[in-house]
Amino acid sequence: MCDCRDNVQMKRLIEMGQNEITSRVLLALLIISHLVISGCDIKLGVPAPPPIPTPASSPPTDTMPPAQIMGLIAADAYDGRINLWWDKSTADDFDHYTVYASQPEITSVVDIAPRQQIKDISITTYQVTGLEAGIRYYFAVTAVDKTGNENKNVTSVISLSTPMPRGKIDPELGVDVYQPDNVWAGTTLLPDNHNPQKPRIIEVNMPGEIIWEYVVPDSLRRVSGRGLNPGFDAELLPNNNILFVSPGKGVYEIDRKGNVVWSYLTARISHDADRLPNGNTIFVCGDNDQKSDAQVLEVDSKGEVVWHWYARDHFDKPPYQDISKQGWTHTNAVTRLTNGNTLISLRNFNVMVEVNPQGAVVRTLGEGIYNSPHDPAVLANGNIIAVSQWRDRPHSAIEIDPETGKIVWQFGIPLRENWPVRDANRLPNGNTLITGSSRIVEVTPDKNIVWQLTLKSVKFDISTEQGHNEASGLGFYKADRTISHLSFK
Ligand SMILES: [Ca+2]
Ligand SMILES: [Ca+2]
Ligand SMILES: [Ca+2]
Repeated sequence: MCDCRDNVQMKRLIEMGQNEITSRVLLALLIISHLVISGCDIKLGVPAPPPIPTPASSPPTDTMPPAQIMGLIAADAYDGRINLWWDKSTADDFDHYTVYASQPEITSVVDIAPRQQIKDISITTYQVTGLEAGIRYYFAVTAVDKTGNENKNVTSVISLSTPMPRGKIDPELGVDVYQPDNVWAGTTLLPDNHNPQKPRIIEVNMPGEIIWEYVVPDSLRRVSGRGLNPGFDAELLPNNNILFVSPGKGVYEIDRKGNVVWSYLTARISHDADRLPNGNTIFVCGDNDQKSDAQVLEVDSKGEVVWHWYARDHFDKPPYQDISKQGWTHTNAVTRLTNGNTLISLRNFNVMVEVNPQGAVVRTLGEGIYNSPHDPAVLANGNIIAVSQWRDRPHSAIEIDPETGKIVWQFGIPLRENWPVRDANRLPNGNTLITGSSRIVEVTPDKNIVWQLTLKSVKFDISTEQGHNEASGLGFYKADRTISHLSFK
């Protein structure tokens, strides 16, 4: 195809009134130069450039949809909400998940309007809202690849959203911020120690009514001396029982009627215990710990110690060896990771460590970022979230990318009356539940507070040592947003 700009040039030459011969010569030269440059296939004695090889056939079009999404489960989140979870897509060319909901059973998603698209492959949960309570709905999730291929045939799951359980109002605490459209709805499980005569574990609904309460009997706690606080940790187990730490006394599993169904007693226990998928229980012994103590113990269901970790094997050297502040390490949290390693928060050393099953430190995390780290968790994207406490800056939830060591998100609690802040949990919709001594807040990724539970009866004045101790001992410590059999800690 010839370029029309050449034709214009030719016309202009002729119109300029030059003599006919000159015009013809110029015209011929222009045509030849143009044909050579454009590679037109005309034999003019000038060799044409070699032909550009054309592929035997056009590149194969991807028509293969990603594999069906497996492991989809649905659970009631009350008042027209259903939570969905599924297994992460394995597609190399993943583009997004699509979530579907419908009253008729879904066997194919053809002609069903998507509820939601989720672009992040690591986000494998979604809260469907706006459903009619009391009506059964079917749900399906697909993976769509970058070409738009989607396996339309699905296996759907059914669930029913029931009315939110109602509870009793406690005048000493209540919810004073609640934006239903912006929260990850569920219930909130927390130890509440503000009345030291009546330490209890409570579960509150979104409006802040207490729907379940367990007062820890004197027989299950240390009622005098050290070790009362901090570290009254409680969490929901998959069997709907509750596991809790009674500091200085033991770790207990109770059913919802308050019966103790399992326990392991040790005066060394503090801060944190987790039930592992294999039924073992891992916990820390960090309050007033000595070099001779194991900071982490793992026991099986029969109470046999099957694993332990001693900080002295790795940290009995400068600058750590002579530290003493409510113990040597004041280890305050432990988490078994999916790779089999264990994440341990060494509060007094201002770091968290990942140790392998042999106990060797394979990674030191948060150095220079966290001061007195609290309750670290590994997120689905591999980042770490934990709380950092300073004396002169807001206590903050901080998320870091452990590969770069950089902060990717943080939220500070500026009001001192809410210090100390000791727990930050990332919720499945990206919100974060942060627990300060007199306030628990749920904040969005763009840092709006969309839910807040406030302890009204106690105002801590942490400028005094007594006030600081009260805030530490009597204030909120940790809280998990829970739903059915799952908790987000
Ligand atoms: Ca725990
Ligand atoms: Ca833990
Ligand atoms: Ca936590």
